[in-house]
Amino acid sequence: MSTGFFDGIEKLAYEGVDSTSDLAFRHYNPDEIVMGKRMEEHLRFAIAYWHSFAWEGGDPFGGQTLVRPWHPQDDMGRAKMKADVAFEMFDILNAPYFCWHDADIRPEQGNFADNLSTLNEITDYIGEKMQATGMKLLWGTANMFSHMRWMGGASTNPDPDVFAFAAATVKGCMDATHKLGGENYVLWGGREGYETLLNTDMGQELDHMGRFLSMVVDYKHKIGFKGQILVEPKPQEPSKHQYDYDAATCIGFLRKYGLENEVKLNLEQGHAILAGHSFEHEIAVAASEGMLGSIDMNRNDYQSGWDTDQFPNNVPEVALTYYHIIQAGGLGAGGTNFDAKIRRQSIDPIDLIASHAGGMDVCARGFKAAAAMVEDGGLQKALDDRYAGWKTPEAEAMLNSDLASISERVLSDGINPAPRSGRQEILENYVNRFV
Ligand code: XUL
Ligand code: CO
Repeated sequence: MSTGFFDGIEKLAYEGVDSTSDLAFRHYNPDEIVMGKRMEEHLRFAIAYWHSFAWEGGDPFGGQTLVRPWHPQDDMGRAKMKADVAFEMFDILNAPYFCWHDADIRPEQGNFADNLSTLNEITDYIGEKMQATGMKLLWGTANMFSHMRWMGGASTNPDPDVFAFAAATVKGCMDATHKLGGENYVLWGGREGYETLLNTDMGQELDHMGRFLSMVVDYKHKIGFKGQILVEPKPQEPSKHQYDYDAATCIGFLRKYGLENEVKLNLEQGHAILAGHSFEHEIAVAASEGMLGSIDMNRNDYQSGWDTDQFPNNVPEVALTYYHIIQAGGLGAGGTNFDAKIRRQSIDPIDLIASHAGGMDVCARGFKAAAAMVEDGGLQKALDDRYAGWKTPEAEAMLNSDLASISERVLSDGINPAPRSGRQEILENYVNRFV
């Protein structure tokens, strides 16, 4: 039986580029074959439970603006109503996946035993809905940053009891993710970092975080969870400095603790911007190490300097993102999770639908442009030409040589490199032909 929350809103259809409807797909056609595969299977869209159903619209200057029938979120009956509405939205949008934190789906009880039993109860309920609808879980995760117990960090907290609470919480969330057939488990270290070095032993905290993640990996193997374990980089906010600063920092961390073959990265557009990178930079860093796991798709405002988590709407940016994803072999077991929220004035149910539909369309359009660039091969050809010199026997031999021998060759052959154009504008013009 319908909750009535989305009354008057029909299941969205693909209507093509000429559609003028606010509630239709113009570019996302799940069945369209691109590069030999259905678009739905390439993009693997997921809806984030937290922004759409748990967030109440507050900001640092004002409280709730999104008044929903499942608020306040402190009771199991309302948690079930929230799940009913969520599944109605998944159906309207025809999205194949969703993602959650424990705190999004169950009421907060303030103690571990009750948090665990309500998590188990609500994930049984959600599991039945997944069975009935074919909806799939892209990933589960633990919210270890909202409740005040986490204010000094979770696995990096100076208090060993908080470390213990975190370990028990992650175990419960991994069990629930496994039960629901989740394809990944994510750890974003919201408060795994510091506010001031005056009270922080960074080396000890990093060792604890490394040990914690090793326990997560051990537990994954113990329960036979086949999904990927992913860490999600972000440089700051809420912490002043977060240890998982960006992709490169995470990769160094994973190597230090011997986890480079066990853990991959969940990369988010807005977090890349906060770290002073483009999203494609983060994708390329992860891909170069074979560690691209999944993406959180959103957009940060370029003027405001914090994590605005807006829906993506910049096709050229998204096209370059997917270009690097396709070059890396695609999203694999990962997906495109909309870690994005409506603005706090967007208070109507239709805003929830239109925002996701628009985001899916922008991704589809960017993805198709990326696929066209890959198929055309122009960027790859330019890259091959630029590095062609390294295909000569002398150049290849040089990498196994030494400074003195190279110096002799430079003197004897009179090597004097001729500058060559980087052709940046020509390549930018090339990309503009596709987007
Ligand atoms: C916060 C953020 C999180 C993670 C999951 O910026 O991105 O929602 O994706 O904890
Ligand atoms: Co995220």
